[in-house]
Amino acid sequence: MAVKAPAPPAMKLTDAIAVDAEPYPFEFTPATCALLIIDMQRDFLEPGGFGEMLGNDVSKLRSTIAPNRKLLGVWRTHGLQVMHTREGHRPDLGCLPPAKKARGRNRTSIGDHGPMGRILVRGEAGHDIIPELYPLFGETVIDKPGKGAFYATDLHAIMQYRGIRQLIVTGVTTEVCVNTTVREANDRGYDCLVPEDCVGSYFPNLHAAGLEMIKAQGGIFGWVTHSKSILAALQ
Ligand code: TIU
Repeated sequence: MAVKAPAPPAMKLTDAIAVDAEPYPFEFTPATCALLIIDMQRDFLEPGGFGEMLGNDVSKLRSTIAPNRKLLGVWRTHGLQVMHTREGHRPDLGCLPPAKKARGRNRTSIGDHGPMGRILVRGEAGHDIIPELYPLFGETVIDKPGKGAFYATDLHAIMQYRGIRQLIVTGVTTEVCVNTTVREANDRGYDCLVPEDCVGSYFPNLHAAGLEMIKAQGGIFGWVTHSKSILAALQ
C-alpha cells in the first residue's frame, strides 16, 4: 500500500520569505504585507464607464483579471490581509475637483449619467468592483477621490493600526493609479512589489514605462515581479 508523504509544514506567516524580483529579490513577511488591489472597477474594465468615456478600449485591461483572481485566492487561503480601492466621488460631487471634472473636454464627464449609472460616483453600478474580484466581508475597501490611494483616505492609518509595512500592489492602471499609489507608499516608508501581469494599462508603452520607472535606479519606488514568483514563494 502506498504511504502518503507527510504534508510539508505550513508556512510560518511571520517568517521573512524572498520573491524573485527586479532589481533584486523582494524580502517580505507575509503577516505584515497586504495585497492592495487598485480600482478593479466596472468603470475602468467594462464598456459604458469612465475608462471608455476617456476614449479608451477597456478590453485592454481584462487580461489582468485571471492573474489577480489567482493571487487573491492564494492570498486569502493563507489568511493574509487584503485591501481594495475604488476611485470615485460622493454623489454630491463635493470631493470632485472642478479641474478633474473639466479635464479632457469630453461631452460626458464625471457625475453624468451613463449605462452603468453616474460616472465614477460612489454607490453606482459602474463604481463597484468587478464581480470576479469582489471583496469578501472583512476586507478593507478604500474609497479614494484621487489617483493615489493615500490622498484624502484613511489607508495610511489603517496600515499603521494593522502593522502593515509592505504592499503587493495590483490593479489598474499601471501608469496612473498604480504608479501614483506606489509613489505615495514609498514616500511613507512602505516597500511595494508590483506583479507585472496583475497590473494593466490601456497603453502597452505606458504600461512598460510605468513598470520601468518603479524598478529603475536600484528600485527607486519599489520592485517588479511576475505573480508566478509570488505564488512560488508562498508554497
Ligand atoms: N485613466 C486611467 O488610466 N486611469 C485612471 O483614471 N484611474 C486609475 O488608474 N485607476
